[in-house]
Amino acid sequence: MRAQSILSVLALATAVVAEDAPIIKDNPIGAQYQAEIKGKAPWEVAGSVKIASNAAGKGVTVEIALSGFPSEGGPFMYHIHEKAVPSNGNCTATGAHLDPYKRGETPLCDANAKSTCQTGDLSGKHGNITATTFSAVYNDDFLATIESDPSFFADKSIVFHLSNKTRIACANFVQLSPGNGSTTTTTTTTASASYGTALPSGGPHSGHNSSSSARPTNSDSTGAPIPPTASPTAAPTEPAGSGATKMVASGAALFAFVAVLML
Ligand SMILES: *[C@@H]1O[C@H](CO)[C@@H](O)[C@H](O)[C@H]1NC(C)=O
Ligand SMILES: *[C@@H]1O[C@H](CO)[C@@H](O)[C@H](O)[C@H]1NC(C)=O
Ligand SMILES: *[C@@H]1O[C@H](CO)[C@@H](O)[C@H](O)[C@H]1NC(C)=O
Ligand SMILES: *[C@@H]1O[C@H](CO)[C@@H](O)[C@H](O)[C@H]1NC(C)=O
Ligand SMILES: CC(=O)N[C@H]1CO[C@H](CO)[C@@H](O)[C@@H]1O
Ligand SMILES: [Cu+2]
Repeated sequence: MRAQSILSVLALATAVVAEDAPIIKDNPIGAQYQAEIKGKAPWEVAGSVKIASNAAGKGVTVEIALSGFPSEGGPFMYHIHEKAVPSNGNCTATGAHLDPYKRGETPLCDANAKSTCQTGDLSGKHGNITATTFSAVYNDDFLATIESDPSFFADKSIVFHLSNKTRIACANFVQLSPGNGSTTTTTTTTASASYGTALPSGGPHSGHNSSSSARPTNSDSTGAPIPPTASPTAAPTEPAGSGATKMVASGAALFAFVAVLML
């Protein structure tokens, strides 16, 4: 009996403790996605973030070209967030960071141990933006272009923040190519969702359609856009709860360890 309950405590602790993110080794060659960032007053961040499967199939190559960051309020952070931007452009509705392995917000990402960072924490792993313009090309081993993988990013969004976590721009990804030799390159639609935080209170923008028009048509299985009202639990700035979950998990692990010593 006693041994059994100790075992179940151990099982619980193991189930909750964060895992390192695995290196993605089988991304289809040639898959390409792009998010077009178009600033809206008062934030004027503009440009593109292209994420393609790495030539060797190992993770992805990220190519960023942006301008218009404010001269104050940095350094700027950016992340893949867990939900798409809804058609009203509300960056807050994108929820928390892509974090399939549940490491949480704290401690801060250690860029020398990237597998231990939140999968979506691109600035944590690859550096903050510290100027009004930013260009970078780097590899990230942990993002997947395979829809069924927990680290799949392309049906989610990318969000840019001031250092105080205010969300100054966000955008969804559009598929440019599905990969593996396909030559069907869909054009980037101008309706691709991309917004600053300031939203006009008047009518819809001319020519703008629902975010469904911005989704790649051949990734319906996971690409459903999130309706504007579907995220009641999203935090206004950044998630803060996951760190606490981790501490509870560590506590349970410690308890289990002590219990084993007492046997
Ligand atoms: C934006 O999304 C957040 C989180 O879902 C919600 O609380 C807020 O009311 C939304 N704001 C607008 C203007 O829709
Ligand atoms: C990146 O910027 C954030 C927000 O200002 C800061 O907390 C963090 O320490 C910075 N990271 C690095 C590696 O400088
Ligand atoms: C963050 O900084 C911006 C620019 O300095 C400011 O407008 C905003 O009110 C700040 N937000 C918070 C939550 O401190
Ligand atoms: C918006 O999308 C709907 C459904 O995809 C389509 O029927 C309609 O023509 C589109 N409108 C515009 C202005 O593109
Ligand atoms: C999803 C898929 O078909 N992936 C394949 C893409 O091509 C590479 C290289 O030929 C294969 O290794 C993948 O399995
Ligand atoms: Cu973020």
